[in-house]
Amino acid sequence: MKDLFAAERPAVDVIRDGVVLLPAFAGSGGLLRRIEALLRACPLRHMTTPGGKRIQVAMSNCGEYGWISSPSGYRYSRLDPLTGKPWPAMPETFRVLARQAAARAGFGGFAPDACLINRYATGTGLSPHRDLDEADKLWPIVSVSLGLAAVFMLYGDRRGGSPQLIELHDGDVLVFGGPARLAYHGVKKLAPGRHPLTGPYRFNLTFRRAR
Ligand code: MD6
Ligand code: FE
Repeated sequence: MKDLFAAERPAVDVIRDGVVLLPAFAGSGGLLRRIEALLRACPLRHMTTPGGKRIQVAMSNCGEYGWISSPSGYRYSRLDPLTGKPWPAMPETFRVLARQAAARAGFGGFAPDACLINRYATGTGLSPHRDLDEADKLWPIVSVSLGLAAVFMLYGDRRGGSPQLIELHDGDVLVFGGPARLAYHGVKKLAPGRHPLTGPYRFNLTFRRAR
């Protein structure tokens, strides 16, 4: 029998084997205040691709390792090339959130050592790619969406064809692992809009086990 008091959106939505959406799993207010403090210590910047293009999404990191892109390639680094210092520590609340989300999706024991902080302005997106720089692809990636909504494009093991489209709203957590861990994916250009907490921006945290 259907639960009379079921929430409007389900607590767990299996998108495909290995990809699990946890709608409104994260409380965004506290996370955004933490992000603000992290970005004061370690500012957002537009990195350059190995092909020499400027990445539209502004990025920073926290945790033991940070993901960086430069003309010499993509990699994880213990030091921020901008400051020469280690990245800010990953807040305990972030670790716990990532661990709990992964567990909820069936990946127990996830202990992220890297958190990439992405900021999208309206009109910007992320072109299809695969996340290949982590040592052990058996761990999932836990992705937290904050602020303005976006449309996530999920392909298969090739970037062609029409992607599965997943709307990601403020507080939604997407766990990305298992047989889908190496799938191509991207983010559509953000539609114009304003969010009460982030104005014209979407933030995204991706928690990874880099090493
Ligand atoms: C984003 N996310 O949602 C970009 N990658 O803004 C990603 O590129 C991503 O969400 C790997 C796993 C989950 C993700
Ligand atoms: Fe990705």
